[in-house]
Amino acid sequence: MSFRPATAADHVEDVSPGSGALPPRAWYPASDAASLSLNGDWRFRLSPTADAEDDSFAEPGYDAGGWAKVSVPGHWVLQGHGAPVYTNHLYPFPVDPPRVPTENPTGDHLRFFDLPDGWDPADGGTVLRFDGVESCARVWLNGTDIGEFKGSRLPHEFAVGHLLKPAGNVLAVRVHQWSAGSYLEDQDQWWLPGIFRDVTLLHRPAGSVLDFFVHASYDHVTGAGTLRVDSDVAGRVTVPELGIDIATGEPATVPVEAWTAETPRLYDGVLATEGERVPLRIGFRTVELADGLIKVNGRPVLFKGVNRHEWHPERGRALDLETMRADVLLMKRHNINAVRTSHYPPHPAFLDLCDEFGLWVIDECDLETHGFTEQAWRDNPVDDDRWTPALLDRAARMVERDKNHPSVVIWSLGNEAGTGRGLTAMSEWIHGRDASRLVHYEGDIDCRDTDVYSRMYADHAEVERIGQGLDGGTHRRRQLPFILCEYGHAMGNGPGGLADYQQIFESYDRLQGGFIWEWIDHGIKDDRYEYAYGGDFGEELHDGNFVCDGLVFPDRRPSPGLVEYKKVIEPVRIEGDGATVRVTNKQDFADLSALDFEWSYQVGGETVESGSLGVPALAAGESAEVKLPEPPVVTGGGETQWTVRALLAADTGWGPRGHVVAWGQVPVSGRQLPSFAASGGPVVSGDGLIALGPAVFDARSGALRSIGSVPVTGLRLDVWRATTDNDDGAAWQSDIRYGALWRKFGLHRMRHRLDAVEAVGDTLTVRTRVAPAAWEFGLVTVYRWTTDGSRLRLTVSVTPDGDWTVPLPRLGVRFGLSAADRVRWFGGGPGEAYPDTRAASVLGRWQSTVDDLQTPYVRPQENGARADVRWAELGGLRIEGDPEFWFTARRWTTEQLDAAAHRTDLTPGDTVWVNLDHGQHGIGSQSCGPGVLPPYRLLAGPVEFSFVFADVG
Ligand code: IPT
Repeated sequence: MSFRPATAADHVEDVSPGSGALPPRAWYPASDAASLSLNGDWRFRLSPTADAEDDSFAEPGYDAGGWAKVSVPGHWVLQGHGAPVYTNHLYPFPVDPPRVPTENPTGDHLRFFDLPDGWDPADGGTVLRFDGVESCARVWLNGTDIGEFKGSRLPHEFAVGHLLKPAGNVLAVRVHQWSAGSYLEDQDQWWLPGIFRDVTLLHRPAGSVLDFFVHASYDHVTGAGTLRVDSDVAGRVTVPELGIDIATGEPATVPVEAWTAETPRLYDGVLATEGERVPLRIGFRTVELADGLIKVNGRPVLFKGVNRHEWHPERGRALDLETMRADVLLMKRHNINAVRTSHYPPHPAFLDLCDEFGLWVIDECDLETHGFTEQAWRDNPVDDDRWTPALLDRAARMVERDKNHPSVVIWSLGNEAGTGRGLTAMSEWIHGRDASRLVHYEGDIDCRDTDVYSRMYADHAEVERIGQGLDGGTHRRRQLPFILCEYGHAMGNGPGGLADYQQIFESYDRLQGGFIWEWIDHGIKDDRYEYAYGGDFGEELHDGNFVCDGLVFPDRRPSPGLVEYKKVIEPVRIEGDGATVRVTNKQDFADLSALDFEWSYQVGGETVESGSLGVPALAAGESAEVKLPEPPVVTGGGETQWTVRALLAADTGWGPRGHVVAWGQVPVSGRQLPSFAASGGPVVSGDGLIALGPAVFDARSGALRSIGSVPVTGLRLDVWRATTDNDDGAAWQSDIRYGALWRKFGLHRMRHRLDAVEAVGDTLTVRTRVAPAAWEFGLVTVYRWTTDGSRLRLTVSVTPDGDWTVPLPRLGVRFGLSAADRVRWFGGGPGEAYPDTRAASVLGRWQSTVDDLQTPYVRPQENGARADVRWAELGGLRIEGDPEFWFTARRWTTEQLDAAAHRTDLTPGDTVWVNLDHGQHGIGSQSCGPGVLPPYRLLAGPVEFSFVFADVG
């Protein structure tokens, strides 16, 4: 006898996209036709399998009084039913397409509603629209099965007018977490089932709009725009501002201002059919592949982009309009000009915001089959004709929904899906449907189906070779422009090396920029951990904090990586030599008329004078030498510099007047170190102590005890840092992963052997050898202490001994202070910086609390260093460095930081631990990408550096 469970849910494992839905069409927010949002509280029941319950719940009269409630849009696993699962590319179920596990969490949803007054279901029709349901749904209205669908981040509409009643309607939706569709949705993100986008009932009066396609091109030679709106239902198109009043299908050519991401000029229009008036927001622009370049309105564009997943720390991918708007405003304020909607079409309202505020968009289809890589891509759905209808359905749902957005300039077939005939079919269909945009897909290395050569995480040297056209490849590929659809992996501290990439992008026409991976950390707000990541919900398979790799923290606070990126991609470059500054407009379209310029003059980091600077409204690409004023007369010497800033001249939709867009600093006179003349010398007293000026040392160990009234503990050489995600690197990276090597070589457990304490002449000398157990290499370290009577000077000499094959994480001294809170310094700030993440570090006077010096990486790791510090004051000590140093202070040790998995593991102790580093190893991007470039590696070599300490308490 054979037994197979009842197959009420056969569609779940069917490769087809579904049945019953209407053909896809353009999405628009609101027209004069009535609509009813069905968002809100829904009744909810969770079952462990797809067929645990029959479908009687969909019948009118079913008593769901005992059911739970969930909010729609939402994910049930974030509302106390089940738990989220994070995997990067592994399928969290056996790979046996299109079969899914028997354990298939299934959420039955019920919504009861009445029609608003005046809505006559008999007049025309009514459409029920789902904007996003993960991953498979069957829908009943008033007991009638109206169809089922897959394609989680795509809209599905059903004609329901014939089933509606004026009152007492019952909408029933059964959602399965796993379906055949899950095989196509293996993006690197949390698996989050649920009705996570809006559900809307749309009245479709007789003669209302069906689908329409706004074609609005721009001729950069004549300055004319041509508008033609093709519409399934004939009507008229009016654009009052342009005097346009034409029939659908008819073109009109008039002078216009073009739409670009820098100048997002939109014209309001209306498409009026007999039964409906649909508002249009029209942007005229022409995208083309010309001279081997992506051109918009005749000019090549440089993408300064970011990959954006939809994320909210409490609501997952159920984003409200305010959150979407926050993303767009943050991007604009950080000079970002492009978004790749990795790896699925976003909520459609996001694209309206991109149109309005100006962002170039690569709109990506909801497709990724990455897990098949584990089986050498065997049985990959994109190379199996049975799946092609599902792939074409996804392509069509994206293109039809989003085709009227001027911001969308490139369609992307999906991400990490290998190669196959299904992708070719998608590309052919898209090219046929919309010849006005380009097609992207990174996995197509030969560019058979695509118009852009695209790669992810290629290192700097390779990108440079591609820029030079020396990368080979197919003949077709050699003719195409290049973008890095992912680079600069923003996981934890970093990414490093962005300025180096930007310099390469700007050196070769073929390189049209890139998109940082990624916008936001997908941390889930959690009482236990502050933010949870993979593994925190007991997942069987997971990829840990690889899901936290964004430029903004889960709460959207900008990380130092975003601040760095903002500086690296600034639209104006300001450089100089002292008497003049060279101002370059690095935009592709706009002139500088939207910006004011301002100079300021700093002495010792403190601004002494400032004023406005006249800069011509340079056209895109132009530059000019602008004379600076006579420097203010200052007495007393000291280090001086100019700072020139470019600010918004007026309020804009995304930033207020005075918002700093770009800046540059020009040194004038260099640093003069205060003189230090050693006087007196160490005095050994009978009680086992050595006095030296203001300081007291332990006579046997040579350990510093205090400076004046300030007790100091544990001062010694330090080479260890709590490894960053980039230090640790991803397992598949080919570069050396230093995090693991450092641990193997014991740099986190260095031993300090005391060789001598010598109190001779004016110097107290402490000789040591610092080395790890088991290894022969070490650092011969000598501390030399002198005083000028009131201050204390420490000179540290380090001489590597033996065969050092790895760079050092850091090199400096660390010590503990018993009380410190406020910190003041003259150096780089306000935020953290490392050798290859220091473009945004502004030289000046800064202050902070110790707590605010910490950067809240979701998984704790090295953070918070300030670069180029001349002097710092904290805990009653003033520390002057020769040369400048990297400054870090925290309320826990490096060892505690290193051991912490979440921020909640860090509890402040009584001691503030201070690191004064002569060197830091760079950061790189090896959590997914290249390691630290050679100039930023901290190689062991003989060095000497010193600090002068004074009790200023
Ligand atoms: C690449 C993916 O496209 C992206 O979704 C994300 O997983 C990123 O890596 C890492 O965070 S794929 C990888 C093989 C480089």
